[in-house]
Amino acid sequence: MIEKPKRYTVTAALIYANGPIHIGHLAGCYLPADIYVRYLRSAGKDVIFISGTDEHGVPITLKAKNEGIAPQQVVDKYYALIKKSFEEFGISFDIYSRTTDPMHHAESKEWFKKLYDKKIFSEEITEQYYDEKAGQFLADRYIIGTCPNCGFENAYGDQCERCGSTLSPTELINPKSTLSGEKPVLKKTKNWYLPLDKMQADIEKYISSHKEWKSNVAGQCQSWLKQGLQPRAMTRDLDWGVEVPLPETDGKVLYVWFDAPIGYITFTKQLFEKKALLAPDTYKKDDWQKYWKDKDTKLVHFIGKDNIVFHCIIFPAMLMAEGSYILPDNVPANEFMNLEGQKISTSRNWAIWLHEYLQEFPGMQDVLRYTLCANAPETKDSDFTWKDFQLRNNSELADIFGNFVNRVMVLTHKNFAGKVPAASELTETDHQLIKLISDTPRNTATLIEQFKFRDALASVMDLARAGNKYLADTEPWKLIKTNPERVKTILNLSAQIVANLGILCEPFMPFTAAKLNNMLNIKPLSWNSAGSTGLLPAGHQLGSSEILFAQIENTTIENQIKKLEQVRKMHELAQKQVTPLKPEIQFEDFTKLDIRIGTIIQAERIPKTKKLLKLLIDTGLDKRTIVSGIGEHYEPEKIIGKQICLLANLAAREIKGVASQGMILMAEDKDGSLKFILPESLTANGSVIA
Ligand code: B3M
Ligand code: ZN
Repeated sequence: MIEKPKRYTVTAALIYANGPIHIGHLAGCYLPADIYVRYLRSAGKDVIFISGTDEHGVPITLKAKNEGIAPQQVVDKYYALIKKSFEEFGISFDIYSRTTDPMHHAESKEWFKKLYDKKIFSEEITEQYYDEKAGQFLADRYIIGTCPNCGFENAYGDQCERCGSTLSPTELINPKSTLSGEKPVLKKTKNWYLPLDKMQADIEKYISSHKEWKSNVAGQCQSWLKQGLQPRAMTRDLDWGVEVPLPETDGKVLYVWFDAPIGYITFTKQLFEKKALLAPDTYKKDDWQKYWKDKDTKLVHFIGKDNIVFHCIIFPAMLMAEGSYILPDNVPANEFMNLEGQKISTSRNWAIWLHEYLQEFPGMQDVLRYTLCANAPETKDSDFTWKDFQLRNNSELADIFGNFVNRVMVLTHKNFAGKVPAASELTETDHQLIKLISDTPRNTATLIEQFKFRDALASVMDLARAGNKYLADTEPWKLIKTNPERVKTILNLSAQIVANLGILCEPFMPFTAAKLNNMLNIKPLSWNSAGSTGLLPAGHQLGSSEILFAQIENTTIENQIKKLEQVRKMHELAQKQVTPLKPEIQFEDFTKLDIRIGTIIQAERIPKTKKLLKLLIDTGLDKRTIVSGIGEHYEPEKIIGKQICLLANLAAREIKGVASQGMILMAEDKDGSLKFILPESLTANGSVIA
C-alpha cells in the first residue's frame, strides 16, 4: 500500500535530559519511530525524523537539586549520554537537538509573543501553592499528594502516574511540598492561559476526524474531552526555562509543555539551516515550512502514553491558535513496558539501561531491537523478561533467521563456489514460496503504515521461517548428489529470500541488514524492489559468510537475573528502618566487655532445633563451647576454620542442655539475616578487640 502524503514529518518525544535511556523508552517510542522512518526512507518517501532533549521544566531542576549541581550541568551531561545511546542503537534521527539551544529560546518566545499579540491568552491572577520555608512558588511536580480519582498517595500536582488522570495541584488531597516536606500555602500570582475551554469544539472536531487513531490514544482524548477542557497556564513561576517575553515577568518562564513541542519546529528549522549550508543547490533554509505548513505533509508524533494529552490536545490547540500550521495526523502512542513483572523505575534502578546493555552484550543491538519490537507495548503494557530475550534470540533469530541465511551461504559456497546458481524448472512448492516472497513486502508495509510493528516484524520472520522450512523439506545438502539441477533452483530461490530479508529487516534490524548486504556482496536495495525473485542475478558472486546471531547461554541470562535480584534486594533493604540507637553509655561500661578474636574448630547442629549450632571455639585462652543461634544462616560444615569475634567474659548459660561459655558477635542485616564479623585479615586467636 503506497500512501498519498507528499512528505512526512516524524517526531519522537523530546525526553527530559535528566537521566540515561532504558529499554522502556526504546520500546515505547524511539524504536517504533525509527522503524517507521527507516521503512519510509527505504520506500523512497520524503521524510524527516526530528528529536532531541527537553531541557527545561521541573524534572531538570529536581534532578539538579538531588545531584547538587546546576540545571545546565544536568542537561549537558545527559544530553551527551542520551544522544550517544540513540546513535549506538541505530535510531536514525535527521537531527537530535536540545531545547536550551538559543535558537529554540528565540523560537518559543516568538510563538508566545505571536499568540499574545493575537490576544489568544487570557491573563489570570490565581492562587498558587507557595512553599514559605523554601520561599518559592511550587511547580506542579514539586507537590505530591493523594490522587482524588484513584487514591494513589504519591500523585504529582499535574498528573497521577497510577491512573493517568491529569490533575491540578489544588485537587490533591493532603498536598506536601517536595522541597521542604511542608504543607504549602496559597499565594496570588499572575499567569497567561491558553483557553482550551473555548477551543473545545474545534478540538473535538479535529479528534473526531481521526477515527484511525489507536484506541488507547483515542480513549484518553475522549476522557479529557468528556471532563471538559480547562484553560491551562502557559507560564509558570519557576526560574529555569524560557523567559516570558513580556515586561515584569521576573521569576516566570514559559510552561515546559509550551516550549517543548515547539522544539520539534525549532529543530526542523535547524535541520534545514544545516542542509542549506551543506547543499545550497538542493536545499533552502525555508524548506522547513513545507514540513510544517503544507497540508500534503503527514505529521506523526511518536510518544509514550504519559504524553498523549499534550500531543493530541494542547499542542494541536497551540497550532490551531497560531493558524498557519498543519495538525498532527497521527500520534501512535504506546503503553509501557515493564521489566520482569514490575514497572520500570528510574529511582529504584529497576531498569535495563541502554549503555549498560551494550557493555554486556556488545554488538548485539539488533537482538534488543528485535526483542523489544516483537514484544512492544502497542495495545497494552508488556513485560520484558531475560528468559524471553534469550528464547527469542536463540529460537527465533539464531535458529530460524540466522540458520537459514547461514545454510544458504554455506551451501552456495560449497557447491557453486559462492556464485548464485540459475533457477530452472519450478515446482508447486517453489510457486507458493515465490508468492510469499512477492506478498510479504506489501503485507509488512501495510502493517507498518498502521503502526502495527509487532505484526510487521512477525510477517518478516514468517518469510525467514518459510525459507528455513523450504531447505529443511527439500534437503539440498542430500539432493546435491542425485539432482544438482534441482539444487540450483532451490539455492537460487533461497538466495533471493535472503536478499529480500535484507530489505525487509532493515527497518527493524539495521545492523543485521548491513551484514546481510555485505554477505550478499550487494548495495542496499530499496523497499520497492522487495518482492522480486530477481534481486540476485544468476552468477552473482556472494561475499563471505558470518554468523548473524550467536546462541545466548543460560549462565549469561542467569547473571542478568541475579543482577536484577540484587537491585530488588537493595531496594527492599533501603526501605527497611534501621534499628534505633540505644541509650548512651560511658567508656567504663564498654571496658567491661572482653571481646576477642577466635576460630571455629568444630561445629554441629543441636538435635531437634532449627536455629542452634554447638561450636567449639579456639579463643587463644582456651577451647570452649558456645551455643549460637545461627543455624538458619550457616551450615555447620561450611564454617569450620572461620575466624569470629566473641564476647569472652559473658557468664556461662545452659542452652538445650549444653553449657555455653560466651557469645559469637553477629551483624544482623535489615532482612534479618545474620553475618559473622571477621577481622580484615588472619589475626591471632585471643587478640583483644577494643
Ligand atoms: N519531556 C516528557 C518525557 O520526557 C516530555 C516530552 C516532551 S515531548 C515534546 O516523557
Ligand atoms: Zn490516580
